[in-house]
Amino acid sequence: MPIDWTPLRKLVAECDSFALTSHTRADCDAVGSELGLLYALESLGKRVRIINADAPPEHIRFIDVEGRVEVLGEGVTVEDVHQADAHIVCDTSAWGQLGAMADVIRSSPAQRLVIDHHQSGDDLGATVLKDDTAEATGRLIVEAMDALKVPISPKAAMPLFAAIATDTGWFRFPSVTPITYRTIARLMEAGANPTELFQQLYDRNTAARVRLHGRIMESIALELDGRVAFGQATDEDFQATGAAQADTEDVVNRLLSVEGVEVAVLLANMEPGLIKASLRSRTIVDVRPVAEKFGGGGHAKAAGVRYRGTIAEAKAALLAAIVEQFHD
Ligand SMILES: [Mn+2]
Repeated sequence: MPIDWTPLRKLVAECDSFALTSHTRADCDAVGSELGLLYALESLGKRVRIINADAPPEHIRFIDVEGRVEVLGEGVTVEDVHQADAHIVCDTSAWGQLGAMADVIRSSPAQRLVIDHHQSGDDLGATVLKDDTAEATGRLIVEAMDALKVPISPKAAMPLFAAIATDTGWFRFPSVTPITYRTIARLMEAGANPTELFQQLYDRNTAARVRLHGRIMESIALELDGRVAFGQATDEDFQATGAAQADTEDVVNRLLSVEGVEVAVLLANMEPGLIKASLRSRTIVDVRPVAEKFGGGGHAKAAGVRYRGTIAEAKAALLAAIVEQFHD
């Protein structure tokens, strides 16, 4: 369903200052959407700050050229957030994903708006502008800019390109449509450089990261006649390689590359007793209910959950839930 942007136009007409936020452990779609929206609103003369609960992971910080992403508690107070006339939450609609910003927004008298493309979410007490068929929130921000009649500035073009490119696995996920490519063409015309961006994103691996990937690949286990693949990153794997938890990003898609595999799951030991499970599907098998069963969420083809227990327990529980989806 295309979004009717009237509520955004109304909010922008009514408000002078905005605090933008997104989910913790931000990805390029989160930060890129925030930056695109910040530059769009600033070009309309608004006072805008991006305030997140935590800093973006190191490897994506380059998309924030001017260092506009601020972190709650690091020179930014609750009062600073509450001073804004309006809060806009990008790329999530779940309280649980907002970290410490959840309570700050909950207790704020300001108007609230959500711009998102995730199916799951909570009632944030906000006006919700959502298109769960959209490939990236970044593309929705470009739509919002069109609705606000704001041209795409060179400063906004690169982070928005990064948002769409990364959320589509560099334009190859089924969520990609001709609109994706038209939007991307406009972002390139506005100054985004795909070659540079790709190199910055993917050709800056550390040896530790590549070693961790090696261990995860080594761990691959096939279940259900080869239709489900599990990979794991144990505490020992992190310690032996010196890699960080963020270094597991995207590895689950490699597990999905095995012929015949329909669902892939990467289990990463975040801390003792806490397993982060990333689920991917490349068929009609829906992994969102699997994640939701254990308190997580996401999309039909990409979902995630934090599971309390051991890797073995997480694997057994998730496999049982995945099998149910194969039968539905
Ligand atoms: Mn997204």
